[in-house]
Amino acid sequence: MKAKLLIASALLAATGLASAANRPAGYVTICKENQTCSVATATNVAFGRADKFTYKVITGSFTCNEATFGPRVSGGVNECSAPSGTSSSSSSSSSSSSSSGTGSSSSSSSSSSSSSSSSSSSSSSSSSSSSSSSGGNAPPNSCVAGSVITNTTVDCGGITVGTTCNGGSESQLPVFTLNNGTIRNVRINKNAADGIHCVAGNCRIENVVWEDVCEDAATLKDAGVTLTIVGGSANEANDKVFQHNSKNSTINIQDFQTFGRIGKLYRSCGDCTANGGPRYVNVNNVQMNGSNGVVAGINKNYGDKATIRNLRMKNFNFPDGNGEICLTHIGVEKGSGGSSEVGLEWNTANCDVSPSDVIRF
Ligand code: ADA
Ligand code: CA
Repeated sequence: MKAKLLIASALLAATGLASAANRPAGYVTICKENQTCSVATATNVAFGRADKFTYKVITGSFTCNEATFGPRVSGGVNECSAPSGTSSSSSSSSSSSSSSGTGSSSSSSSSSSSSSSSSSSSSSSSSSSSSSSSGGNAPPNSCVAGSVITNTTVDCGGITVGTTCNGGSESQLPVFTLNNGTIRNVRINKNAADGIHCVAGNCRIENVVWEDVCEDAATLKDAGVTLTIVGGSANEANDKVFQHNSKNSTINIQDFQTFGRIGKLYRSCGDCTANGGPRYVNVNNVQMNGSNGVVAGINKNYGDKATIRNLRMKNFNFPDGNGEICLTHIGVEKGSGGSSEVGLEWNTANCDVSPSDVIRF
């Protein structure tokens, strides 16, 4: 149900102008500029247009304007949007007693999963904090370049960060390190170094925008785990966006967009130390708006598998015009030369994708 809504809204966005959206992926517009709208529970609301947004965590009623969020994006009407499934309302005139006023605790809880309690009670101390659903519970200062995010979620609220970029140098540090952690709602500027590393445990990267990929955007380094990238976008990656180095592990790329020249959306490491597999990649509901190289580069000799669905690709021509969808290789150990290409595959054990999974626009 929720997934269907996400896909439907993404398709709507895709059939419109395709390039610039007035809400982030996975978000729905709840009101437009200068209208008053309301969210029932603490929600990371986006304000902006044309793929540029400012985020603010809000509870209750607010005006969709610069006074609430900071500078608007010029060139058209800005919009306020919330993650799809958020309970919200809007009205063009302000006033109205609006009930809902904080105090009441209201519960309403509609969205999230029971508990959440937020307002004290329970007092149980300890425990809590661990998962506590929705909104970024880590201290605000944990969203700084160089942070290691361990066993928690960091919601950056839409700020922009970066460190340095030394071209394709492989020795650059990550901007963020995830250790069984989640990062959400951050823009990484052109000083994007080696992006985000998932070094241990399952990791999530939600609604992260790479304004200009440096060496690569994110790397999975722990065996037997899953890295999920959901929402967000990457612009200009000479080489790779998502780099997969660990074995027996999975990268999910969903509800994601790319802009500009993309060398490879995903590559299972061609020449890592102790190289091997299998590695799994699932690409679902991704839109590639620019000039595209390879979508999934995988190693046939290590038993990798790419599963690709709902891929929208600008100017795609079967079998490989502006985008080679699933390209197999023979991977090697570090120090034994480079990997070699086998070829494009469709509907094979390694490449679970058929031409109808790729939509040209
Ligand atoms: C390239 C390089 C690998 C590894 C990888 C990465 O594929 O050949 O050895 O460094 O990049 O992790 O970015
Ligand atoms: Ca890298």
